[in-house]
Amino acid sequence: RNFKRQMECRIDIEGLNAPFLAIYESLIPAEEEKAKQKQLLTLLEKLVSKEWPKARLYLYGSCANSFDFSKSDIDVCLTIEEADIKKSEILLKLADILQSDNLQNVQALTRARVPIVKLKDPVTGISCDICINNVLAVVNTKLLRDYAQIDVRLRQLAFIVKHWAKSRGVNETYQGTLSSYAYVLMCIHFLQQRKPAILPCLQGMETTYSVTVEDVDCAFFDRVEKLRDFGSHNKESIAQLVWAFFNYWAYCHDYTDAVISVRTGNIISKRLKDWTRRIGNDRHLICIEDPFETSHDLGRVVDKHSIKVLREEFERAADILQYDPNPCVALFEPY
Ligand code: 3AT
Ligand code: MG
Repeated sequence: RNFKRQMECRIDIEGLNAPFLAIYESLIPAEEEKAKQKQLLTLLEKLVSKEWPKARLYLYGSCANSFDFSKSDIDVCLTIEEADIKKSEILLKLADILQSDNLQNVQALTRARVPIVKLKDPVTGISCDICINNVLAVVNTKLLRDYAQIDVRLRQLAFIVKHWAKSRGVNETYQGTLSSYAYVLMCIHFLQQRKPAILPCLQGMETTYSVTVEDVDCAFFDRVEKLRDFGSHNKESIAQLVWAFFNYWAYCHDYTDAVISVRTGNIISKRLKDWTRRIGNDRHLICIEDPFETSHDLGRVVDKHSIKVLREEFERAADILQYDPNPCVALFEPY
């Protein structure tokens, strides 16, 4: 496969900067949407604290990591220390409370992989999922948000990649393709690997933020305002980066032995992680290490059919960016 690897991109690649930036700008949520999300969170906090005064609510996922598109749902995590009550009982109680406050479509999904309560707020029109004590997700949300503040090209690249993945139907974990969280980690890792690097490795630097969650030590450098110039030696444009990203996943990534690791800022070997064979349902056909739960491969949802779909989509994107006369149309063509 590598023989198709493109060493140099099309000469008119810079012509794609304006359309890519226009797509990025059009997907950013408006200030008033963010204000409505806050408004809903405040309402939820009020309702929850009546029942559980010590409980707290945190936004997590894309609504809090700065990779959200306009009109996204919000993800909320309720932290609560009632050790003697089962999660499912808390969820049922929570659903009760929310129902009686006129929130719509309230549903407790107690048997889901991540048990949640779903609801829709008729005032703001926002839908919301609330999970319980999923603190690692709150911490990985902060890590992604902190990376996004270092160099704007991360947010731009991740928006284009997420938009491509959603358009092409490869952002569906239940169908064996990758989560948005996995795509953002792929973008961070890719920018850590550019020469010169566009992003540092925050977990490899002095610790300025540290929490222990479920026996996992989460420590990293979070004074990102000090890193605003980090990527300034690298002058690559967004068009060049999008091209190189797809070219990497289409023709350069070593699917047999490589694991991408944002935690180390490097590629590590599958052998080192004992991810060389299928164990249970984990096949490790594309390996993306979770930055904190390092035994988690975010590619574990990918199976022998969907790896083909994914790789063909990476190749399609790379080829369009190399040869198509109108790449912005073809790249995001609904599948
Ligand atoms: P969308 O904008 O909704 O597509 P998102 O950033 O909200 O993207 P997801 O819906 O994939 O991303 O996930 C919501 C958050 O849940 C993101 C991350 O903080 C956490 N998360 C998702 N998948 C995992 C995982 N496998 N391991 C740990 N945390 C995860
Ligand atoms: Mg989400």
